[in-house]
Amino acid sequence: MTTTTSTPLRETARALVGAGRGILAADESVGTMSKRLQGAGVEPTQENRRAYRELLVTTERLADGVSGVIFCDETLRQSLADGRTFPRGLADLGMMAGIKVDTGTTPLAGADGETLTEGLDGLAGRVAEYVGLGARFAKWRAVLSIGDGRPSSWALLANAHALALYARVCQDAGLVPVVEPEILSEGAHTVHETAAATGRTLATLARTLADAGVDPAGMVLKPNMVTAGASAGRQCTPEEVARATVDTLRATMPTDLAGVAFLSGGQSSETAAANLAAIRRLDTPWPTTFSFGRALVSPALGAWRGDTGAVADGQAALAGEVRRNVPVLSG
Ligand code: 5MM
Repeated sequence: MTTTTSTPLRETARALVGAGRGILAADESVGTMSKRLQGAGVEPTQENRRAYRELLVTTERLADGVSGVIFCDETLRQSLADGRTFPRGLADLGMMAGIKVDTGTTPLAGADGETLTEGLDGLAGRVAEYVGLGARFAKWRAVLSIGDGRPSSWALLANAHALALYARVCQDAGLVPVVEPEILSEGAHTVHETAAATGRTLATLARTLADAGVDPAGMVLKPNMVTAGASAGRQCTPEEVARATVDTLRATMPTDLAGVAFLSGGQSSETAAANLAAIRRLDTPWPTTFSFGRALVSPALGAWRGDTGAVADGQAALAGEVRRNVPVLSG
């Protein structure tokens, strides 16, 4: 399999993870975003989903800590109040627009209770359109879990195949793939079990990406941190999480990967930031940063609650969470 290496692609990938900046995951699908708005007492209309994303991206000096923002299809096609499309507005503000290109999960035949992430049909055509709309990178999330024999080898293989094919299609079109093999934290498993499952997942993924000729220097990996299960009796210290996470990544991923941007996976904002800070204190061959969704935006949504008079409060909450995760801004 031939590898396509392009300097602009690698530069974009480096810019996404460089200088301590990270990625804001604001790509909740219409269904998920609507539920989150309802949870905050906001009517889940198309306009409110737009207004909420505008609040996020127009936060003053967001670009000091955020290199790129991931959107779903709906937001990528929407505009800011001043008429600029989200990708145009983001570029003017010094950030890159990303697009979630998977279409969600479906039960995986032959793997009881496990899922396959879909979205490969027509992907090349959609990606070409997204490039035209101003996207610079693209995300695909595989969802795996631990317990009762999961993740099965079959689920790992099927999802790695989809991730590798998506990543290759994106690189061929000039979009940086942000490759997300998420192992959910739900369960009472130990950190050692998470390390083993994450190691198997990443080893399968790395082999499949190489088979597909995906250029590691032109992609970003978006993994879970290696933690104990959310309902485990004993939770790890940030130092334990950092050691387990970095050891697992070092054992499986190529050293020329552009960077690693972690998901927050339902951790509190404080825990996710403390774990990321500990990871960053360890020596790694690639830059490490965040691609958090909930850990960055939950306080902002709670502060805004759909009130036009509270936009500044929502933005202040987001700015605070970004500062917590960007070493050069904190303090
Ligand atoms: C923001 O949520 C993303 C998409 O969710 P759905 O498609 O399920 O609505 C999600 O992929 C997100 O980018 C990652 O899971 C990371 O988010 P967290 O909140 O775990 O950091």
